[in-house]
Amino acid sequence: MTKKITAEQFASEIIKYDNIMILTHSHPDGDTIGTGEALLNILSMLGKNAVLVCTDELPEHIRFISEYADPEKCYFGRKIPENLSDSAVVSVDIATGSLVDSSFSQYTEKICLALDHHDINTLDCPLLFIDENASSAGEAMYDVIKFLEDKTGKKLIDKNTACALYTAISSDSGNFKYSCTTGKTLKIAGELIDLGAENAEIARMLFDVKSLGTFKAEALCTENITFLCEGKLAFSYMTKEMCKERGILESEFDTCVQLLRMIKGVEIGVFAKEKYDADGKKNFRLSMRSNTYADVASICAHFGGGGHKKAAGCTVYGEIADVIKNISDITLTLL
Ligand SMILES: [Mn+2]
Repeated sequence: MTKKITAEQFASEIIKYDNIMILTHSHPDGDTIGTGEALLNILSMLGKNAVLVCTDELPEHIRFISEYADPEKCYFGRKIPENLSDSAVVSVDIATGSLVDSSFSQYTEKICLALDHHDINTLDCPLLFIDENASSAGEAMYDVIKFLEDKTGKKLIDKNTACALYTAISSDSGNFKYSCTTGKTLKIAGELIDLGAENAEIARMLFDVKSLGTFKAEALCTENITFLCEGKLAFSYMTKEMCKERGILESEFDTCVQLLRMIKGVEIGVFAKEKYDADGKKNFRLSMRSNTYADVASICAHFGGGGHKKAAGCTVYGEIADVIKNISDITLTLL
């Protein structure tokens, strides 16, 4: 049974522990890592033994975030020492256990405290603080930190923590462009800038800087577009073969889904990445984004996936033609 708790209760709970492992989701983004780093810095400042872990290395476009925390306390895609396995596991930005690769199941199963902002959270853990109105886990964490400051009488947000939290919030709000951005989001961002967050540089690193491979990926995405549902849905995809031929990394396709929904007249962008499961069966991992009215979480739910109304994902088995037909059929019934 999962009990929902407030930010204040989360703050009271976390300081009960001395050894803490902060768990982030796999395929990390700026929110999970930035939020995790902020918590790591603060717990360290409070004299706790804390580490931050992720199954994966940081992808290129968010690697700059590693500067905001002690690298010796961060285990990103590297072996976690045995002696840490007794730590209390606290998750950040993890909406469901399957967002963490099964190689970490011994930690995921032990989550005792969780912080999140996804209204679809189905995580199985004893205590969960979830702020569905927060733009990001970073924004929810900011509230927790304010309670920790009250409890300890210390100022806890230094420059690195301000940068980490700002990165988390900027990352999930599209640099304050998405509808999840509220007045509160902007107020917090303002305070973080006053505390030293390098807003212009963080925005440039998150949203402007792209590898040459990303430009190639976006060109390939444009070549492969199919319009469905009377032009309201723009679908594109990549295969492993295409990546190899053109020397593009899989992660370099991550911006493609955003490009698709920018096309005039398009409501939903869908980008599919070819994958193979543990049994060698081919499937496509789909990312979906909508602009105004379409609920992509409900489309993804038809395929066992989930997410938010405007950003969701799922896995569909079969050849690309089957995937296109399935998505088109389901979306037509929902649009
Ligand atoms: Mn998030």
